[in-house]
Amino acid sequence: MGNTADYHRTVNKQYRQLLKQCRTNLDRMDRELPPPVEDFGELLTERGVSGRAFIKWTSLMTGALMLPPIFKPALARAAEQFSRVPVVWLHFAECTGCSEAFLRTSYPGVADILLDTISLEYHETLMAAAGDQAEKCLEQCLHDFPGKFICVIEGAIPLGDNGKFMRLGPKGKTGLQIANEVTSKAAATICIGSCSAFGNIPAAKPNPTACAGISKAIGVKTVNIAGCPPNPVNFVGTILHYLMFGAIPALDGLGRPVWAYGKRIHDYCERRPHYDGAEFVERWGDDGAKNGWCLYKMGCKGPYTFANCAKVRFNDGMSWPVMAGHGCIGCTEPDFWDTMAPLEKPIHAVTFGGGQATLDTIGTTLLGVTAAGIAVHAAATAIRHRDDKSETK
Ligand code: FSX
Ligand code: SF4
Ligand code: F3S
Repeated sequence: MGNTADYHRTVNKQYRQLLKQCRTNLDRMDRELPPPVEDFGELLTERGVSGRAFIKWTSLMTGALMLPPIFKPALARAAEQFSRVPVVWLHFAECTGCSEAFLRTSYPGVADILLDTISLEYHETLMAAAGDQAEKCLEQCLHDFPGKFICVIEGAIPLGDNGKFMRLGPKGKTGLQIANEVTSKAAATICIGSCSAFGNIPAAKPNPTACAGISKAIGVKTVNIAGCPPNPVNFVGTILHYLMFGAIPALDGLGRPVWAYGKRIHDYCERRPHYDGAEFVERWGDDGAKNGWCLYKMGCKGPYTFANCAKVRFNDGMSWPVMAGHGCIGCTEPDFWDTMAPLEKPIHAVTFGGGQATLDTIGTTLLGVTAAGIAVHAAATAIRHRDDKSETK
């Protein structure tokens, strides 16, 4: 008992110290960031977000960031500062689905406003300027906010032929040159989407342009908001963390924020009881599909994929791939397009079913071990399931 009380006292003390650091950092941000263009409180009122809804949102985000409730007022302050952080948003080899996902966001209302008002000094898709004028905006930002802006990157960089597969802007610079120039002056570089994080589809085999993720291409440390496209909530939370603590959040071995990518899809999935009960969809549209059973046999890669999709969902928290009826395709994992394929078959069917792939081609040893374990579990539960069925006959 005494030990538990001591433990709580120590933890509370550590949190209080952290909160103190957080307040000091928010004060510093207040002094250093450019003034806000619009008043955040007025914006909330204009968009019909009530005080109650805002408080609810701070609770959700504080919890998502794995912080205790005493951090809610600090998070609210960080939200007020959100639109003051200068952002340069670069596009390389990708489909722009990431920007699209962000433009569509409205979860849960407040995040929408934050993303709408983000101070985009440069964004090739959204900015009105073009050509020389656009390039001037970029130069101006690098000049005005050295070491203070966040560089957000969508898309992989083609490295083949010294980067010449991608040329941008009026001077015809390569993506490689631009990435080096901009990231070297940024406070932090955030990769939005699996293309900039890991190469992803542009780097899928046979990768004729030798595309690579940013970190691999230019050797800088990046925060990887993985996903194809990623969840906007994970970007918003990462910036809020930066504002609150003056530092990027803890990252996993693949550069993904642990608060958002620390658990597997399979760990939070609402279909998990069906997996454990060996109730699998066997064909699209069968009774299992109609009853929301587990999609493992239809190729769901949730057991090998780390992300919070099941928890935060997409589009107003309305749904996520598995809820919509298709298995997870593993879009937050490196090289998922190659390693998780075919996307509508279980990995064990490919690895142990006489196909071309072997465990080595799945990727990491961890993934291989997990795949083997899952395959055994699925096979065992399938046998149990068959037995159950034969008993009922
Ligand atoms: Fe990649 Fe984003 Fe997938 Fe597309 O820009 S992560 S292909 S959703 O758009 O980079
Ligand atoms: Fe959910 Fe997929 Fe895991 Fe089944 S295999 S429980 S559908 S994540
Ligand atoms: Fe991607 Fe799987 Fe989430 S496909 S969006 S990681 S459910």
